[in-house]
Amino acid sequence: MRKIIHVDMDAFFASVEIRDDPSLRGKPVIVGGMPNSRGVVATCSYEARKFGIHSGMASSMAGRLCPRAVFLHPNFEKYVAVSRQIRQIFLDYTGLVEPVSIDEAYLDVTVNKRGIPYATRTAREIKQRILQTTGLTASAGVSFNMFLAKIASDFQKPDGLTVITPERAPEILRDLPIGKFYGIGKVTEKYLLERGIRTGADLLRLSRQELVQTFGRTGEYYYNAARGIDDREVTPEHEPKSMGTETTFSHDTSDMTELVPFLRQQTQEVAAELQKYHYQGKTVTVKVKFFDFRTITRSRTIGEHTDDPAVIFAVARELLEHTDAEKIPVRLLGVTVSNFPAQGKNEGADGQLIQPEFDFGEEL
Ligand code: DCP
Ligand code: CA
Repeated sequence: MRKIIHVDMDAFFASVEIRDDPSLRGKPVIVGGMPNSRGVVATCSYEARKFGIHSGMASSMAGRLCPRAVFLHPNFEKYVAVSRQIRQIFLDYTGLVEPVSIDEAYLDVTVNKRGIPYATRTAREIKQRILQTTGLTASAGVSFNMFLAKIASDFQKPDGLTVITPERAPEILRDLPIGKFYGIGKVTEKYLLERGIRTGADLLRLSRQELVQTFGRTGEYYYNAARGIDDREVTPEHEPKSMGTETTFSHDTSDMTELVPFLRQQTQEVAAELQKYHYQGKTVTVKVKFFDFRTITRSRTIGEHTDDPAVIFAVARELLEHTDAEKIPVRLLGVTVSNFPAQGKNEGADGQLIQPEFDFGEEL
């Protein structure tokens, strides 16, 4: 059985604004367009939601529903920065992270880097670390597939943690509004509601054949969703295969007292980027373009993965010294680190795959 966590930040844009201006705490806060503009609400605090305000609503309407609400313009750079922070936290637990939006991601922690046997404990730890690092709360859902993990994260917002075990899944699905089922969009929801299909219990009554006849292959998904079946796998974002930098000089040079310090600077930049995105590589490549545009690359693979600037520089320097750079004027110099560990595998620091002891009991 898989262990999937869905993490979703609470009232994301609004919570960031409130964090940065505590005088807003407890107030109806709306982030998005101003009420006298044609803009819309991006999101709002839970206090504002009590007035019926929600994402996508015209700001003018929100202003009428709650005249004392505080309206703020969004600060996207701040939200992206937080998004990166939480992603780093997720990657401390598993390489199998699938971001769905700026504030939401699925994690497959069946096998996890920390060897934590229970996904519930992992989720609790992640929530705590998000709070410590960003000052913001997240809600998490834990279950045995992506669909149910998402349903679970929605259950006790804000700051919630909900587990849906296989035993509990049927009762939760029975009462679930039809629009919340995986794959059912607005159009299908309306279609089903018009035919009196309002909840999971109603959906359960439709045969596979009926669903496939009406919806084609998607009907198969609905049939499965009603039964809590979802085989989608958590798919990590496309990962880079290398990180590097290159620079064209303002003048061609063969002077090693110029080239070597430059190379050192470049390796420091590359190492910083590797560290920032938590990559370590085994292969260092130096690229040299000479004054006549002839380009060569020289690579060396070392014994272990590294993001250490001193190690990368030592290798890069040796590679450079084995070229004609000292004799033929160099126009461009570049350094790349590649050969990262296999992605999506939850390796520990020593490269061993961590498989925690499992308890296939009730607790996830
Ligand atoms: N967002 C937006 N426009 C929308 C929906 C969302 O700009 N129509 C932005 C603002 C939200 C962020 O995306 O803060 C995340 O969207 P969510 O749907 O997860 O909503 P919130 O995080 O704001 O609230 P919740 O606590 O319900 O998750
Ligand atoms: Ca959210």
